[in-house]
Amino acid sequence: SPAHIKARCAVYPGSDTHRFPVPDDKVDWETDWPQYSPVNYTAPAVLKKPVWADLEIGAFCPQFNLLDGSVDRRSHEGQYRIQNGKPLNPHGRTGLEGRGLLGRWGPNHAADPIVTRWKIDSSGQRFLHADSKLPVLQFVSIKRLDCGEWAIPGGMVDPGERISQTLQREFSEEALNSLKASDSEREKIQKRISELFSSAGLQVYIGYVDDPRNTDNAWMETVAVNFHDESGDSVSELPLQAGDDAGQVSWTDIDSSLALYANHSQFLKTVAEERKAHW
Ligand code: RP5
Ligand code: MG
Ligand code: MG
Repeated sequence: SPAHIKARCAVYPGSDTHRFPVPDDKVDWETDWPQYSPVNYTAPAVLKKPVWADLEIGAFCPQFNLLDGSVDRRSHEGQYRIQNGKPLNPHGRTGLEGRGLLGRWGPNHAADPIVTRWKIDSSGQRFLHADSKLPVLQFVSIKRLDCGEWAIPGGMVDPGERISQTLQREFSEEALNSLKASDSEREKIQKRISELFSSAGLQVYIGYVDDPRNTDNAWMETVAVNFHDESGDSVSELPLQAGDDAGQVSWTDIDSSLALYANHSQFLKTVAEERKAHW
């Protein structure tokens, strides 16, 4: 896989902390680099010991590469190395050690629901792209509140939670604002949504995410699954409403020119290819 890029962004998100610059040819841990001197940074919110975060390494010894109680510390990418008691990013150096904004040492597991429908023209037919002559897919995208970038409405897997549950819950929270809905409204949303999400989704990605929050010792991993509303009468009819860590939500045409958070556009490329849609 190509060397991570966003995981080497100059300024660490939500801080004034500058990463130690890591050139492409020094990303690999196997490349000897005695001058490497990453800055140490763990966000104050993480050090405050919230329920979703680990403690500092020392007295606290997580079971790396294992299912540690209800926290899954296994990587989708195989065994990761431990150095001085700390896990090493499987994609190499990032210029920053510690956990940054991430709660877990090692893999921080997320799930990304990619909800799609066909773009329809004014006569109700599938819209064909002028260049590719292929039908255009649209997906539900959200504008992240933390950085303002458009993204898939994904989120963290709670301890012990099934991925299928995370996919549905995060979509409901971020794109349908279920957290702010009344009990009866929430029930209605869940009914509609669980039908689509219980259909066989198409898994388009599993593994490391090139996320700007990644560090040498903590990184994002995800399972991205496509749920497709083929006839356009399922989720397509639900009113979208941004919620939780989403500021805006919209149906967005899938196209190679999309600039999205992390490596999300890579996941969409696979969706387009698998569904024989325009890219
Ligand atoms: C990305 O961060 C994942 O692909 C997922 O979309 C997201 C999960 O983090 P939060 O949205 O909870 O911040 O790496
Ligand atoms: Mg969320
Ligand atoms: Mg999210």
